[in-house]
Amino acid sequence: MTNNKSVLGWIEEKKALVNPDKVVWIDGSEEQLEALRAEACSTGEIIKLNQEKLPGCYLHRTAVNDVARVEHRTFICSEKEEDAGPTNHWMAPAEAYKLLDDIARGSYKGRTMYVIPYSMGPVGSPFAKYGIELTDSIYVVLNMAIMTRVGQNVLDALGDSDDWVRGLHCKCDIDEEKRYICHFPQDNTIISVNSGYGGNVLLGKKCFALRIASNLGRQEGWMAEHMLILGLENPQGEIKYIAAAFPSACGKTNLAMLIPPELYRKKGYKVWCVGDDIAWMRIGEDGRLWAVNPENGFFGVAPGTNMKSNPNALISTQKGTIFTNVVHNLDENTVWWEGLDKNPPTNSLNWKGEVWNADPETKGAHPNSRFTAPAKNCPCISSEFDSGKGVPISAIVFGGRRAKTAPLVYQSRDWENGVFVGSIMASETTAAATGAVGVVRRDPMAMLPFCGYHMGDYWAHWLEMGKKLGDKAPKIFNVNWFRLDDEGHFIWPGFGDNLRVLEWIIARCEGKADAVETPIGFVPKAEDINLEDLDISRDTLKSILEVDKALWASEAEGIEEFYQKFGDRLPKELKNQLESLKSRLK
Ligand code: GTP
Ligand code: SPV
Ligand code: MN
Repeated sequence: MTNNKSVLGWIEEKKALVNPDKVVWIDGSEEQLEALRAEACSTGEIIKLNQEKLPGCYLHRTAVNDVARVEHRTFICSEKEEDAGPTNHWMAPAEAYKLLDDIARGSYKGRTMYVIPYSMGPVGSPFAKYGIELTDSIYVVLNMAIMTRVGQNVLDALGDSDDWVRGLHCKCDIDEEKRYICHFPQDNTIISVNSGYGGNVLLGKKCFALRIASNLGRQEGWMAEHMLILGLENPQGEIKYIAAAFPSACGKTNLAMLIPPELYRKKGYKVWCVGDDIAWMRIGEDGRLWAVNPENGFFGVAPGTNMKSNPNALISTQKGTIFTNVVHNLDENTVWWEGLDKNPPTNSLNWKGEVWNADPETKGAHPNSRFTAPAKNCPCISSEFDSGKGVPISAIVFGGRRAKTAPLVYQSRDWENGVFVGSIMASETTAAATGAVGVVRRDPMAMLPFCGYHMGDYWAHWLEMGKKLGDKAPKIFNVNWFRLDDEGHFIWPGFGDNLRVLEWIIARCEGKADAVETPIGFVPKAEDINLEDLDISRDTLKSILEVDKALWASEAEGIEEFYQKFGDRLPKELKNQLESLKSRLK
């Protein structure tokens, strides 16, 4: 399929290491994918679902010990330890290669090596970057064929270049003690062993499009971010684009494809989804910041997705989708998860494949169960989705899950203050990664698990981008949909109603809305958020717009402690920002 020497040489080298029975190149054709689906069905790797109700859909179950990203086993193997920084695990490259080679050696024996040429970004776009993933998992091939652009045209676009990302995935025995997800930024290489779960093995996604790409972006002057991209169309037909960074399982997919509340729909507001997880952003010829979604599908959280919370996501999963770790409804041969509807199937298997039968004592789907759905299925996919030129970003929004402290929305004073706001993000942990759930941790720009180099240098890169953008820089905001009342209920209705907040954000970008200055930034006047048709009082809204100085004073202490980790790589601008915040809080 190619004469590219760097590609062929690398594959030969890895083939000698892992020793497959045969090698199959993925050409991207439907015939080949269909044959692979049939093969995976015959071994039980995937289950063909009811083709009348869910055409082209399949169910997969991972190993019980392999259901989420493993941050403690994810390494940045830069030459120098200090370049990985205090927020990443580091291993010396030589040591890591030796360890991984020993694990991978001979591990494809009796198996097939699939060679997946893929593109992150529309093939041929100035944003696009190419990769090759070697894997012994058909599940990975089928997922990559949804999540990325795969096949011959990628090799054609790559030509003789050796500018491509190497990825080796070996299932091995799914042994968690020997599970490693390692990144070698100096070699543009990723090696993942002993896992078969999403973010650990779909190497185009977090491994390439964030950890490796963040390094490339820093070198080449662009940004790789854990952000959704949406277009908000007003009744005059003008579309403004927003990029938003929330940590894993904190609402990106939901916001990216939200359906406006009825009163907005009637007026003619629409939301267009460009991407739900990753944004690559460059400064365009016009000096503005332009973004593309490098992915081609959605790897979305299933639980909680329903016709009310996110109809566009649910509709996206009704054909050509792979479901992972959800409930199998045996009567209908369909799928179910908590929060889909109120009718858990009574003749069913849980995510582990055990008889479940709607047992009220246990969860049927894993909390991090997912769907892999083609982006083109989404009813509100943006007409710019496939355009290689990207979309111009008006606003950047940060956000997390905070029961208290962070108000519903606030605007930073300027880009530099906005970088500070991103750097101090904190959020309660979720099931998207292994480990405790619900613990507040700092997650700067939602990139804590995904920044492929020293976080201090990453902030410096953000500041640098702001200088280049000057007065064309997007405005920066922070949101929190997750404030809780004393009974532990969410105060803000969220989901589609988040549009009411986006409306204020866009109005601020256009200089059309007022704001109140607080020590942390500008919050809306309570009367400037539209509450029509909502069951929430102006006073309640006020309570979630409030900036509690005492809480923020202790927040500032937490930030100070967090910042200390970064030593002299903490940009002085951010240190100054913290000092200014502290003095405003006095
Ligand atoms: P990753 O794919 O892991 O990066 O997650 P994500 O950021 O795309 O999160 P997603 O949109 O899948 O939402 C995760 C969870 O948050 C789901 O259980 C949603 O129901 C819930 N959620 C999303 N938006 C809101 C909201 O506005 N309010 C509330 N209360 N919950 C929300
Ligand atoms: C996330 O955890 O942020 C995801 C899912 O989007 S994964 O691909 O597993 O990283
Ligand atoms: Mn994500």
